[in-house]
Amino acid sequence: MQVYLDNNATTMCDPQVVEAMQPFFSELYGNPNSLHKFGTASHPALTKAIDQVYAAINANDKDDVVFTSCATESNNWVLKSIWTDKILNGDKNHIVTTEVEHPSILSTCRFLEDQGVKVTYLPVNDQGIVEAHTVKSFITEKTALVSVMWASNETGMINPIDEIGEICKAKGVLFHSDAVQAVGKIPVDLQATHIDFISFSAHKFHGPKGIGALYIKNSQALTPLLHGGEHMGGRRSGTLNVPYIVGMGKAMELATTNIEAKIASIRAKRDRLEDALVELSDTFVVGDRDNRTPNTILISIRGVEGEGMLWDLNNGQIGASTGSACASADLEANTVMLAIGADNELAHTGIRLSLSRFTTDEEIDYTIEHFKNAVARLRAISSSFALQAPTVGGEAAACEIH
Ligand code: C6P
Repeated sequence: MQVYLDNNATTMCDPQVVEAMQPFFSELYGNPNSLHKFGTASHPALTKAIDQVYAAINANDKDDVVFTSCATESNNWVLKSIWTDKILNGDKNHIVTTEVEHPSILSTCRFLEDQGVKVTYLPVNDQGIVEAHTVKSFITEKTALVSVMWASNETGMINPIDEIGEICKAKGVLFHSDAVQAVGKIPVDLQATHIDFISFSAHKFHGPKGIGALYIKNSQALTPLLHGGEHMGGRRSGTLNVPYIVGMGKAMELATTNIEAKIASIRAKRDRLEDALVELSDTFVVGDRDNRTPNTILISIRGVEGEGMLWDLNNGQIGASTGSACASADLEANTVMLAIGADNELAHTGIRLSLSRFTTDEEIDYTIEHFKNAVARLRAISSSFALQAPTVGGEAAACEIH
């Protein structure tokens, strides 16, 4: 058996999505900006895909979503454009974000700091979430933008986006959320939340890699990241990637149709896995699972190095991660775990398990068995674990990482 439990890194492209994309590679391949019939032939499919995307996030204005190549591009675009539009060409100089954002936000913020922008990196609480009152207390009259991720890629913890949106609205500050781990996993209703921009990416919800989007409320002006032709109204130049836009629309529709039933099914499997794993002594799961995306577990196993555990899981044909895929090449401690107060040793033991709607009960059974055996094997050869007697049977309580 093979078990893929790294769905926060990327997901399998749903075969129905691949089928929807297929005609737009070699049959209906015209440039949609061309006026001849080869170009216009894809227009109905593009219109349908755009409708599917808008419906999935309840965006109302037909010009509010701009397709990009990925969420990294969307995040770069919004931050760099706020810099040019509100800081270089305005009277603001400050961006508020959090310590636990994805590198596409953190590295861009560091770049902007090098250009003289003041950036505040907010701490998170022991649940791994940023509290709304913390956001409020750091906004000043110089703040141009607040950027807080909707849900964490590492812990799955969901931030109080509605409350933060209300604070930003009251203070007259623009609000962006990296919603990569929320769209397609939990309901995202842009009419119910005050938010100016969200970034998302199709490959996180069984769409293709290489296509993302930036939602821009009321199509407000934002200097383009890519200048060029008049594609997407001149807001993001480059020939439209028709097959991928079609695939993104289909994937969004599939992910969000009956989303509550999908959530219940994934959550039941995730909870069963989690309940079985925390029976092991000295294990800790980050964050209250009722406030987590339904597919995610970040579990620490004292005495078991994350990389060793991954190796053993991989030998058992189970794909997991120690955290964000883009940080997996380094052997550093998990920065999100450090941010929530884990000690250095524990922060080296985090394993992220992320399910999808394709995860089966048989895969969960197999994972439980292999995982428990792996922990026993690795603890038997762990010198640090041997030096300390196991203490408590791990409970998935609020971040008991001390
Ligand atoms: N996180 C993970 O293993 P792209 O690759 O540009 O489509 O998405 C980037 C991105 C942005 N924000 C969040 C919250 C994300 O989780 C990701 C992708 C993967 O956690 C790969 S590093």
